[in-house]
Amino acid sequence: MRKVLTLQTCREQTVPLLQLFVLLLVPVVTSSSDLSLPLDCNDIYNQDTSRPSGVYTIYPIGTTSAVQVYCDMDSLEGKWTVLQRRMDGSVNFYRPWNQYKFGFGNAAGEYWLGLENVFHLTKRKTELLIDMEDFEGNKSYARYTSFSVGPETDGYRLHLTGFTNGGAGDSLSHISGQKFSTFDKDQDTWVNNCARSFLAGFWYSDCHSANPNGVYLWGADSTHYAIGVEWISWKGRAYSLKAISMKIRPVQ
Ligand SMILES: [Ca+2]
Repeated sequence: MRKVLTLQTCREQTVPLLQLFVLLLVPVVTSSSDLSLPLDCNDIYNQDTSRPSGVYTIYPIGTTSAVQVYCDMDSLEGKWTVLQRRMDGSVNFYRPWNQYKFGFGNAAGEYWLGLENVFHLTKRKTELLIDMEDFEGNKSYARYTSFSVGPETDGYRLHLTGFTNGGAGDSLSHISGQKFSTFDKDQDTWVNNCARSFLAGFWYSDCHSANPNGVYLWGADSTHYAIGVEWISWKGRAYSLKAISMKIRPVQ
């Protein structure tokens, strides 16, 4: 009788042990599925190639870094992660360092993805596309085959090469090698503060030929000097663009 009881006891213990084993397995299975979280819009596309342009959640720095972005699945074969977008003047881009570091705005409209996210996303070889549009309905772009942003400890320094002209001309190559500047963190090469003078945050030198984060001035306006949303090699210094967006994609 005692022997039978012992056997039953053993069998009863077997079940909890199995459950414990399964419980231990669950976190392992869960964490391995995290590996499939999309890093960028290229991953979003590869998970389902029928996905249209729109707002998606990506994880540029791992599982706890969920951020909403606009994915451009149309321009030049798509798969672009938009890191900056202006389209209607609804968001104020005159913001301090921490805002440019972590990002601001609305992924369905105007926003800045954040330098820390862009630093992580461009550790792989990455290309850059800048689409723009004026208030007369004309469109153009500039494309760069290599784009990366360094770590904050090096001022989020810009590295840019390989210009391809899509009608907009090259207003950016000359600032390759510059650190990022905001009104409260002057890392430009000018004796004064470019961010304060031209009312944005950007990779200013002394100071700019493009000011994508400038003041939304609604087209031609010579009243103000160089503070608008400008791309000099396309529309000159007295024209603030209707739309501009900077987007990145890993090079295959
Ligand atoms: Ca300065």
